[in-house]
Amino acid sequence: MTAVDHRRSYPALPHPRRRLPLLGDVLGFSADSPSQSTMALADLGPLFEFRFLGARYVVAAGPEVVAELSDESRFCKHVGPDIDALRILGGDGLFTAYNDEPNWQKAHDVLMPAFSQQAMRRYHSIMFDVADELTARWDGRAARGVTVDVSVDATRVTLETIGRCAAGHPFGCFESEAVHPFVEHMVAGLKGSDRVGVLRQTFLPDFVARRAERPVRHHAARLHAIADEIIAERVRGGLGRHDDLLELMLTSDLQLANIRYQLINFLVAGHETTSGALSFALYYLSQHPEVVKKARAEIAEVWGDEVRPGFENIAKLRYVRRVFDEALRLQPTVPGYYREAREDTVLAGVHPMRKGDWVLALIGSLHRDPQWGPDPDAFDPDRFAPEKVRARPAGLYKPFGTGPRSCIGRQFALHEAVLLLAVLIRRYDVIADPDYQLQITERLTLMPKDFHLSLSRR
Ligand code: MNH
Repeated sequence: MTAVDHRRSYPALPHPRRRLPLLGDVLGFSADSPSQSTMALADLGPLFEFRFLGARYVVAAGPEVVAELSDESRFCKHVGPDIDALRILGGDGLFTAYNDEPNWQKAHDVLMPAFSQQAMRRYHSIMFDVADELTARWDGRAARGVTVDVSVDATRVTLETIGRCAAGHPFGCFESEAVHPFVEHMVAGLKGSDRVGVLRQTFLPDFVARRAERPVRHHAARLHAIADEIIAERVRGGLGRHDDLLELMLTSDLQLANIRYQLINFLVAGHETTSGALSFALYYLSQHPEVVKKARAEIAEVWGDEVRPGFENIAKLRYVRRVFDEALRLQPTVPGYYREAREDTVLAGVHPMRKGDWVLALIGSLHRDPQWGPDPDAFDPDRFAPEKVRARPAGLYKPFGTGPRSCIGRQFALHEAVLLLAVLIRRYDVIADPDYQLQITERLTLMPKDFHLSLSRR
């Protein structure tokens, strides 16, 4: 039954036990880690709700409900409160655009060729160039016996890669010890958008959210200035000499204001999530020497002594890919996405929704559902062996979202991550501090916190 039955009444959804009058489910909810707070509620069931200062959030955490939400005939992407606030940075760029904004389809069509196989072949050598800069840095650290801050360096490598691949722009991430201003303003902007998104939904007076917007606008202005300078640099150098995403946009009929927003969208979405995922993969590798050993054997077999294996030699690293897939299962760096009803409908037979009502699909919980097997919290890349994948119900794994608004950069991220992991596994033994307990910071996406590795060259 998916039509609303007006003769019956629907049961209340499960909610956290200690609900306070008026304030709602504020106990145990941390504004700094909304995703982890929400994940902690997942034992309420496959579909639950929580309330926060007058706002109501309905959350889908079970495979059947998430599968229902993937039905494009009934549901579509929703630009949720945090993503809507992110429009201060990203405007009507691809990730932050509303479904019916004309620039979404227009830009999607213009940009698809930037993710073709042919384009990926061009990125391949840039990815290796940047990997060399990372290993030069890490070799120095290894020689001096100094640890590396994994998330910080993963961010260096992924920002540098997307800057050069998408816009021919070297950020110079390896030339300075300081965090690049782009990263600084992005992180502050992402964290701020998250807060603004939460505040706008509450019953607090409007000025509270508006005041929280101020710093976000400040950081957005800095990001816009960086993007505008990259665009100006390209125009000064003359169009027609490059073959990349920026060139595709500048030679299309997209307006300049939108091109700036697209560039910000790509520079942010194109590195932040991959950086987190790469960091988590390195974390799990540091905890699982047996996995490192297997990966190394594969890399030796596929790459041999080649210093710079060709494009085809990345996808052949099936086991390294499984390591990355499994890291993204346990730590989906985009921990959820929103889905909205196209028409009045009933979700899971119990939750009536009006057209436009939305639900959060909580991927972090989906990825640890009991259907994954006996110990869903354990790291085991063999879960992604083909026979295991076939034996499992489809739809348990959604790290890149769903439908026409799912991730356009998926192949880019996978190529880059597998390439980097292989380079690093081949070159270093990675040793984590045995006392380190995985901690996660949230800035819309997830990232390990204060995770350091000791390296030794092999
Ligand atoms: Mn990516 C959309 C996850 C890497 C550019 N990305 C999405 C969505 C998820 C996602 C989930 C859908 C969000 C939603 O439904 O609201 N993306 C990831 C992950 C990684 C990733 C987990 C890395 C790992 N993404 C990348 C890379 C790029 C990129 C790399 C660019 C080079 N992603 C995008 C863009 C969108 C998107 C652009 C929006 C697409 C659209 O709406 O048309």
